[in-house]
Amino acid sequence: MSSITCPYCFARLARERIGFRCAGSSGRGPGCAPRLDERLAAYTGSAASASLPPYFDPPPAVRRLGRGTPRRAACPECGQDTARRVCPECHNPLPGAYCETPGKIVALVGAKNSGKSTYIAVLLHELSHRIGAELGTALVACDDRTIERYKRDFHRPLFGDRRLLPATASAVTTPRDPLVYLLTRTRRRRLRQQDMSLTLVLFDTAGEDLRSRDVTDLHLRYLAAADAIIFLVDPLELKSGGGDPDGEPINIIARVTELLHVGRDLPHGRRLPVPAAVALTKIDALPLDGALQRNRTATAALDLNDREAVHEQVRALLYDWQAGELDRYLSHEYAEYGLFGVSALGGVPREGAVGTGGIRPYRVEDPLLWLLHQFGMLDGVR
Ligand SMILES: Nc1nc2c(ncn2[C@@H]2O[C@H](COP(=O)(O)OP(=O)(O)O)[C@@H](O)[C@H]2O)c(=O)[nH]1
Ligand SMILES: [Mg+2]
Ligand SMILES: [Zn+2]
Ligand SMILES: [Zn+2]
Repeated sequence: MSSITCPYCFARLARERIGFRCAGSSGRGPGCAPRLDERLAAYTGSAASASLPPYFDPPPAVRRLGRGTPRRAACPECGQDTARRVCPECHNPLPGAYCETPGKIVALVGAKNSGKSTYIAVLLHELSHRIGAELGTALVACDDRTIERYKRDFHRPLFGDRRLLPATASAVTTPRDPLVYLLTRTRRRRLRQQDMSLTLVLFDTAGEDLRSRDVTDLHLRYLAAADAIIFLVDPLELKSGGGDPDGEPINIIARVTELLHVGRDLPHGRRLPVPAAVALTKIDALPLDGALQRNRTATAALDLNDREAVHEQVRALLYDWQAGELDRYLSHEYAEYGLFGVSALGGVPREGAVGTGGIRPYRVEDPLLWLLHQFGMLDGVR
């Protein structure tokens, strides 16, 4: 592949355009001093984290040859070698692993209060501990802001202080840039090893903010570039219906589905080739039986029997709740969709805190396992 998509600004980049950032100086050695990177500050909406050694374009010889970007280049100002590759459009880092095996971009969307922040916190925690070990995957944050914000806004409050995460405030005060992770799995195919990745791009934006009249350019490009999507739906919201029509799950899914069409130019009547995982959150709050109540068996494969049983069970719930329209809509719009039930907390929280049983995540990984399988990164077994 000769071009990649930046997982921050979603520009399509010919490889020979990928830029560099000076490695800077460590203490008294050579290297450029940090200065304000205005492009990056414009992207993040904050100057605070944009004081860095300078960006520079790839050497002209590289662009002329058009053979793709080298892994290293010498900074034209200080002469030091650097391996820090950077998007020439938004100046966010493009880690080596991403340049070599650009992952399929996975987008996550849900209404306000659907459980997005809690799910993100718990899923990432599980992926870097239990599930990662089980599946043989590695989860790597793509930039330092992702690491810092995950710790400060997700991990520390929930796992450290056992407090529920504060509701996502208005777009004015929250960071507008996503958390970006690479989930990589090495497969042995005959005698060769092959690395394959999913790129998790997580904006903590409520689906209500994706109304066409005020959807931002960045979100539009995000959805246009997504290779797969996870929709989170609060089952209690679905059951009760009513409320704010903008926040109703089916309306959010329909709006996002329209945005997914942008730039894809599908022939009329063709269903979207973007796998959609639709997950009911907070299923600990529902009386459950059947497949949803069983634990997934711990293997590095997708259990296809279990997958079908859960899909059918959630489908039956939708019809029970007079929400069968959602299932019909998905089957009409998406070539592949899967229905899931997850619980990030594993129990009903009390007064702003995690319940007494602690955090006991339940089936949070299921949508990702299915997506890994959809992209040929994980075997299915019966
Ligand atoms: N019972 C239960 N409640 C949850 C779970 N996850 C989130 N919640 C509740 O849903 C509320 C909203 O969750 P949050 O992650 O902030 O939703 P967001 O607005 O989509 O980011 C939380 O305050 C919790 O009360 C879960 O796994 N189980
Ligand atoms: Mg939130
Ligand atoms: Zn970019
Ligand atoms: Zn330099």
